[in-house]
Amino acid sequence: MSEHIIKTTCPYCGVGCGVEAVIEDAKAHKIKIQGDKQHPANYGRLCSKGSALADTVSREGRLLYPEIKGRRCGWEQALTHVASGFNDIIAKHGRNAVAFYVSGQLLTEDYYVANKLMKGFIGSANIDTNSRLCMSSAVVGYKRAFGSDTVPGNYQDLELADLLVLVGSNLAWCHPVAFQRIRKAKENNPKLKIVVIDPRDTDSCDLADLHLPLRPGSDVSLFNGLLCYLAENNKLDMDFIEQHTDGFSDTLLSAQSEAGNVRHVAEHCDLPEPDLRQFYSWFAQCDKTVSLYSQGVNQSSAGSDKCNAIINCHLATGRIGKPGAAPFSLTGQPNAMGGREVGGLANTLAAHMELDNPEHVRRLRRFWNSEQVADQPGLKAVELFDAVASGNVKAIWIMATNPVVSLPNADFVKQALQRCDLVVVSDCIASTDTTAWADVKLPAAGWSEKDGTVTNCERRISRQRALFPSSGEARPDWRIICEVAKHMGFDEGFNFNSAAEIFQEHAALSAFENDESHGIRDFNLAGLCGLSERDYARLQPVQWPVTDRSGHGVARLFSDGRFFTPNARANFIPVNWRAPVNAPTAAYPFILNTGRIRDQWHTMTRTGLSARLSSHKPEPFVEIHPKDADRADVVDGGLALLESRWGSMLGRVHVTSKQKMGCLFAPMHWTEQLSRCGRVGATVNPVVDPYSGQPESKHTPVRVSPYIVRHYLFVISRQALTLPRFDYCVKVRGERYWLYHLATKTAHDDIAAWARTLLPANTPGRDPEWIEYRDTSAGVYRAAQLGDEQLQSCVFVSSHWQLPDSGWLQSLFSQGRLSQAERLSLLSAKPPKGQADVGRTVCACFNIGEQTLIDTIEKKKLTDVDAIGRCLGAGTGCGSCLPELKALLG
Ligand SMILES: Nc1nc2c(c(=O)[nH]1)N[C@H]1C(S)=C(S)[C@@H](COP(=O)(O)OP(=O)(O)OC[C@H]3O[C@@H](n4cnc5c(=O)[nH]c(N)nc54)[C@H](O)[C@@H]3O)O[C@H]1N2
Ligand SMILES: Nc1nc2c(c(=O)[nH]1)N[C@H]1C(S)=C(S)[C@@H](COP(=O)(O)OP(=O)(O)OC[C@H]3O[C@@H](n4cnc5c(=O)[nH]c(N)nc54)[C@H](O)[C@@H]3O)O[C@H]1N2
Ligand code: SF4
Ligand SMILES: [Mo]
Repeated sequence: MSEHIIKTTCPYCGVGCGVEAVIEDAKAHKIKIQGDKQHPANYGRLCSKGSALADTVSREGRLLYPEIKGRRCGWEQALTHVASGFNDIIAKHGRNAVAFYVSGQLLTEDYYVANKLMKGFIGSANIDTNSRLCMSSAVVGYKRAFGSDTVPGNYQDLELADLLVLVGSNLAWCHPVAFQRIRKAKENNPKLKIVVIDPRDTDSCDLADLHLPLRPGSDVSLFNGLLCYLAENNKLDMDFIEQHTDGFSDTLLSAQSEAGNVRHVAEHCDLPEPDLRQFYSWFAQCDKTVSLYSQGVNQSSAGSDKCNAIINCHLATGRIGKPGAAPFSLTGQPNAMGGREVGGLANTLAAHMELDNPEHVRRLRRFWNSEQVADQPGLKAVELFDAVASGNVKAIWIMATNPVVSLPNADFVKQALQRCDLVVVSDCIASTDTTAWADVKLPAAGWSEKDGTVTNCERRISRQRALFPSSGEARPDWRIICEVAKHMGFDEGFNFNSAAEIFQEHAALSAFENDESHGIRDFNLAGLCGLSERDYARLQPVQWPVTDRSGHGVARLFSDGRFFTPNARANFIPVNWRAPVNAPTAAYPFILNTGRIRDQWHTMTRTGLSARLSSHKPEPFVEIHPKDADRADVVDGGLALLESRWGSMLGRVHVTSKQKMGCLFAPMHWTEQLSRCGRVGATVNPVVDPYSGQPESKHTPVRVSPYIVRHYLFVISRQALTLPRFDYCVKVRGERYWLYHLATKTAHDDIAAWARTLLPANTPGRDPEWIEYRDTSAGVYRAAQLGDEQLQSCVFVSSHWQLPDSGWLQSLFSQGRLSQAERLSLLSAKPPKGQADVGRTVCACFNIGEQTLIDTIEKKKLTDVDAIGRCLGAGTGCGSCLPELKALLG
């Protein structure tokens, strides 16, 4: 059978890697994934998540049919229900009583019609998106400075630069392929300096020449200090400032009034003065500087100001629009950029037009042929859910996002949805923390089933292509939205038959009256107007704007020093440091920082299906500095309770001096589907930036205490189990098994009898056998069920949190019959003498464990990561584990 290869794009991060999918068995959704060597975002590379895409396209857990109130129904009934529900509420309470909450994971075509329906035909701007939690501060920063939401640079600039400044970005884990590109660039150009500005010592520091672990939230001071330093040392580009910018002197004065001298700034940012000076002098010397910034900047009550503080330093040195020089905001989601292009935020219009510009509103009225186009901003995400809770918004349609997990004060979001008259959720997964509150569930086609376009960090538009037909009765989002629109009575604007037709309209709008006489808008796809279905099917990755008919895009904007402000000059924005809104107190003495881990994507609805991706960090955790751990009486490997004024979570304690004192870190990923109390969003303060409305997810005052229980246990089973309620419970996907980490405060006197009830009542397989061990006075019980001479399940209970490592036991589930020696070793959880224990997974691409690495390094006397790669393959796939490999080499 000849191989059938389809080129598409990875559905995860904003790097936007090109993927080649080889269809092995379309019926069984079996594919092989490889990087697309021709795609300019990755040239063939993929990270652990991209390479594991084949593990996540199964039909497991999919939402396959529409449901109303938990009961399956037909599409017609569901569409009528949603449309009449929305129409009734609009008729009774007005158009602002309804809202959409959408996502940077929709494709541009889905996003375009969602925005068109709400802003163009319902006539309200109550459509906001999870990009509010992600990119909205960056948007404000760019618009204030350039008059448009334009990312000036591109990935090639990372290779051309002499200085890369990572501000609040853990690129190594969050944009891994871009990070690998930088690793290569540094090998080729040893002069390239890398500075990481992040309170935590992350894996991104692996490449850093300098790490500045600044006081959380002090970035504005740091960059104001830099601006003053550049001025004092005559490192300003006065020609550029005079010819192409406005507002410089006010901005410098304002920075000077705050920053004082370098010593002062160093103290304020809690940094060693020589380190800060080193950074300032490198910045002063290197003309080719790219500042890459992400959520450590955006997710702050001063997020917009942080962005402008960075951009100010680039404008002051003329480092913009030139090869190797740019203030580069990294987008998180695969299509956060596309969302910005179609006006997915509640305070913008489509095609980079503005709600507060009457000419833009009139233009849209003409283009869409609708009198209803909204001219007032809608509610931003956090306000939107407040309005749902207060009853001002009575119907909400949530698409491709999981707000019960990802919004701050997430328990409040649950209450809001519970009170809402009509909650519609479109998702490809049946059971999520948000679908749990849906009145209507609409099954969306997932990645591998949808067609459309996405735009990555560097403005590059790429095609996502379907590999299979939709599962069950699922439909692509754009189709669902158009059907609802038509059922609401808006026939005219939604008669699209394909994603290509929507793209045509989107491109036409971007080019509509976009010329000197009407004013030029940055976002313009004139060169892609009128693409036929065939052209669209073959569309090659291209960077907007695409203005000429040759279809070539633009690699870099602002090369001519002209910006999209009325006078074509860029704006300096005077910004002053403000403290994060909620300061630590005696009752809540620590600052909680939240973010991402290497192998999971957001709320784990897809990456959580992959055993490979679930092994690096299998449990929710709290990272804490050793001195703070002593102070809080928590121990490495124990459980901790994290509490804020808003809510609480439980996690495993990781004690590490990579964490700054006074600061804790917890991952954002765990949900109620895979854990009990692992949802960090419940603790996060719902405080937002005054300009962007972006939540301050990196700074919540919390307290932490040991979580002491009566019984700690783990259970591993070939089949998924229905367990009774535990105080702590985490479910981990393994290769042919499920692993449960559990803990309970309820005392069980007969531990053996209780623990046995947790395993399957009937041991699967032939010749069922039980092996047991108990030490009642120590509270220890261990049991294994064997069937077909294989391990079927096991349970390990202790009154102490320190249970044996389960790594070797887990490995037995992908193995056939157990040997006599293995059976004898089972309840010690240690492999028989001479047999290796692989240990916890370090390299997810090749599934190589820590113990294998330690043993091989020792036995073969390996001294560098290349040697490890040659021996075991580890580190040669996505490269994300290289920092850990280096740490193991000592
Ligand atoms: N593996 C993985 N990759 C992803 C995602 C994922 O879920 N998993 N999600 C994608 C998405 S949507 C996004 S938005 C991106 C996010 O990508 P990143 O922004 O790189 O990731 P985060 O972990 O959210 O936060 C980045 C860093 O900000 C630091 N930080 C906290 N407070 C401050 C501060 O006050 N100042 C500074 N300078 N730094 C601070 C944190 O310590 C953290 O290391 O990742 C994308 N890529
Ligand atoms: N504490 C804390 N909270 C955060 C952050 C943080 O750093 N800390 N980061 C914030 C950021 S930057 C982001 S981007 C958000 C992300 O947070 P969310 O958007 O809530 O997270 P996802 O898990 O990506 O949710 C996507 C949902 O869409 C579904 N889905 C996938 N593909 C499709 C599709 O094609 N169609 C439809 N209809 N559904 C689909 C998935 O199954 C999943 O349920 O979290 C934010 N929340
Ligand atoms: S870096 Fe990884 S997650 Fe991001 S697009 Fe590429 S393969 Fe996907
Ligand atoms: Mo994001």
